[in-house]
Amino acid sequence: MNHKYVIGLPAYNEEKNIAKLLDKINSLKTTFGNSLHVIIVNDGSTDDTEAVLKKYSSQFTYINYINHPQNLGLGNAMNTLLQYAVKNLDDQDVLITFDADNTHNPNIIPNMIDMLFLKNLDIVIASRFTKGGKEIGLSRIRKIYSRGAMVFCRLVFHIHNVKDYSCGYRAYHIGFLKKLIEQYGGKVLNSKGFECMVEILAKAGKIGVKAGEYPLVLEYNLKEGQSKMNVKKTIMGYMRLALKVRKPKTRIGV
Ligand SMILES: Nc1nc2c(ncn2[C@@H]2O[C@H](COP(=O)(O)OP(=O)(O)O)[C@@H](O)[C@H]2O)c(=O)[nH]1
Ligand SMILES: [Mg+2]
Repeated sequence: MNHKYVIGLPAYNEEKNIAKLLDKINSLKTTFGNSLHVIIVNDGSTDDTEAVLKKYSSQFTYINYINHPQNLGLGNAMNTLLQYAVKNLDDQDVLITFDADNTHNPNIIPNMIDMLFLKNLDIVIASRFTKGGKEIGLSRIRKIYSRGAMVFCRLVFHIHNVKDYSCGYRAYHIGFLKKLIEQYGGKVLNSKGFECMVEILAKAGKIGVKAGEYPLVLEYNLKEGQSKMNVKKTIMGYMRLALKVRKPKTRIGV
């Protein structure tokens, strides 16, 4: 069977990072050939991100992008990516999402996809907290924060085999994604901000998910420019999710 592997990247003001990342992704072409596609959601960037995307998409037909006319936040950008994937892909295809800031190395994608299919999983998470994973170049305060988020999410959502709830680097089996979105009434994400990554997993956990983790070496030392994450808003978002995420009301076939 010919699977499609679609890389989906949310991007906001990544002019300094995204070309380097797209060059790395291009080297995956030798492994995946025509099965590989890239879709970027340019979320109202005010820098030259779009100019870079224009250049790459005219040079490589497998690279495409969607523009949000204004900045709608990471949650809405992820929503655009998920909706694109379930509309355009078949059950056996895979969506791989990660940051566009060149800190997530695409070279582990073949191993993540192998793991997804060999272990018959719904989601594979590139994890900083599984054996072999680590964070390079992250400030002490960000390390403390991400560990705090891990402990909180594990306590509240406790999904089997999941330690890294906040990292956006994941491979999703499209069949599962379709089921998840359908069961939540056509839209799985209500978060606008960075807590959207936790929302997807928390809801996946509520309908039953087979998840696995592959070690991620976060290369934060390669990032140019500041993080766009608002720590306070994200923590508040996690609290809201802990209180609000429920099993979907209407189940298919029930
Ligand atoms: N679409 C969209 N993406 C965003 C927004 N803010 C950040 N991002 C993207 O989300 C990803 C995570 O942001 P990043 O600054 O790397 O956060 P950090 O890695 O946690 O420091 C990157 O790919 C950003 O370009 C936003 O408002 N909209
Ligand atoms: Mg990042």
